Amino acid sequence: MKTTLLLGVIFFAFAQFSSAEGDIAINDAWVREVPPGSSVSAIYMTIQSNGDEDDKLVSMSSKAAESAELHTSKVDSNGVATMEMIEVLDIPSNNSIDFQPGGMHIMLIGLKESLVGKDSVNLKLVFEKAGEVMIEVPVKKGQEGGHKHHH
Ligand SMILES: [Cu+2]
Repeated sequence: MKTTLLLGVIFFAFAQFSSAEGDIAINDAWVREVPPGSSVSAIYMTIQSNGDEDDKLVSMSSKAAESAELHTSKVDSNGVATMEMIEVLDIPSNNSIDFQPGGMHIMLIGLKESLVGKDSVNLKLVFEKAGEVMIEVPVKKGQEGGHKHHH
């Protein structure tokens, strides 16, 4: 009995970067390390829905920043990259949605302290059905989280 409890605690400690609550799982989350003085950064991740019901991501916040917004990036016909805010993101059942550099991301606006030297930042995601999901998002330099292409 005592052993089981201890193993549970250890498992919880190792599971902190991959949160599964109800039908929603957040995988491979990372936040881009930005130089000191930068007031914004971006979080990338995969949101996986294992449920049979559609859900919606309705809001988000982080203790590390004044505000957090869901953005999508796109490049217009002049080659200029712009970002658009998404108010509510549909999460279809039994599906996964990738947030990646150049695409969807969670923008941290008004960073309260430098991310350099920090291990992780807190992030709270609020889903319409799954409710609140709290995760710790590891801080990484950009190239670590991107897809590497070898030629
Ligand atoms: Cu953005």
